Amino acid sequence: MMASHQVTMEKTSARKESSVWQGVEQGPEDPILGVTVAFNKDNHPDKVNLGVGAYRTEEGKPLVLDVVRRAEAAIVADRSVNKEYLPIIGLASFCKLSAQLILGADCPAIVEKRTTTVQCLSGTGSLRVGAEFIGKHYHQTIIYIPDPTWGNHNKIFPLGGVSVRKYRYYDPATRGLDFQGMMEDLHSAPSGAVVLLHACAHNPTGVDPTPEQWEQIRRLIRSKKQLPFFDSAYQGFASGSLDRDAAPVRSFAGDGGEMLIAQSYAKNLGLYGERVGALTFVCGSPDVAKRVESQLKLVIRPMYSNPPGHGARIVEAVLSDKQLFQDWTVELKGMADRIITMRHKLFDALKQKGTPGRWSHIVKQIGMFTFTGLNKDQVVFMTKEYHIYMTADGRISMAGLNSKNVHHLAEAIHAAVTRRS
Ligand code: PLA
Repeated sequence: MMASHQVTMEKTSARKESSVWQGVEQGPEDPILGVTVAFNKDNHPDKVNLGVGAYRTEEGKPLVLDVVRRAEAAIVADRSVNKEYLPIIGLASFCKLSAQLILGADCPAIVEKRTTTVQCLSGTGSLRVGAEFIGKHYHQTIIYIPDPTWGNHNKIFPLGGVSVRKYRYYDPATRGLDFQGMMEDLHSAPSGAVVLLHACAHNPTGVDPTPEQWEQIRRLIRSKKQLPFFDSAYQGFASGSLDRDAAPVRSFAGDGGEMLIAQSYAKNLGLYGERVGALTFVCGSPDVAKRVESQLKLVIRPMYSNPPGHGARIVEAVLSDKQLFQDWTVELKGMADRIITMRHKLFDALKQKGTPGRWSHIVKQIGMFTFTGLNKDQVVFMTKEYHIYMTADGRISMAGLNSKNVHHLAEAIHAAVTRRS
């Protein structure tokens, strides 16, 4: 008995002390998704999660869109739908509809068959596949990303063999666009460089160029023969209109030049966890598009083989059915409008309290986020004292606000600004 007990002890301690992974260091939490981890550990009844950009209803609950429920019910009822592997590039009809959604069905590049679209694992996966393709097949392996940008851009591109450089984008003094800085930096970026552009609702700043500024950006990028790579994660979320939010992408596609677009259905269809998105290449000729597609398959096959079916079938159903599509636009506008209402409620609450500082950017900024201008110390204070969770850069997800918690947030901001400046 004693002997076997001893053996067990030895085994246990051996397991504790020696591991081939002994040298593995504890990694840091993700700056965005880690906020949710911390939020989940907090038991305070008034806690608020304004970290990740995930839509919440006025009741503070996640939302499954009605059109998604209807599409899913139809898919489940359809006995001809099976669980076979999809092709490497995903569901063909989904790909076609996705390109039409972002580029417009009458886009010359689509009509001339100069595009190729592959279904990917949401926006992130689309960017990742695009990065690897650029690393393998494009002569310039430098991408210029806005400063600041969605943090994951910095990590995705180097993994594809593409090094990241920054262009000026945000001016903290005006809490608006540093247009001159952006133009100067793109002007001095090398010819052929890839330029990452947020299609709309820039994350984290909520600051987009005006249509006139977009036009100047387009001309500059084309004159420098740079390659635009659009990240479209919020189509419909900025203005409430799918077409209006796609205008910058469409103007680039309309000039006949080449480009890439990564699309996500996480936010606009609320399909966060289904991981459904698309990567589109607009090419110079149908022949090139075909060869690009053949190489995209070689990138995807050893990475994850082929994409999941369910989410793509939902998108396919919504985009191909007139009624579902129409109802989607109404639901989408509802989400965008609720966020805009929250912008006004927060702004009014701060004004009423006489909170020091200028807060008009809360109503001016666009899309899911407000880049508040609160510093790290103030963010830590708000989390500790008010159980409000947000990213350390002072970004708040407006979609997490509702009539009940907006005053709590205003109180927290007021306290942070008056006590921690
Ligand atoms: N691109 C941008 C600009 C994003 O903001 C996000 C998501 C993605 C791509 C990727 O989204 P997807 O892979 O889920 O389609 N940004 C979130 C979530 C909403 C995140 O960080 O993953 C954010 O809170 O910033």
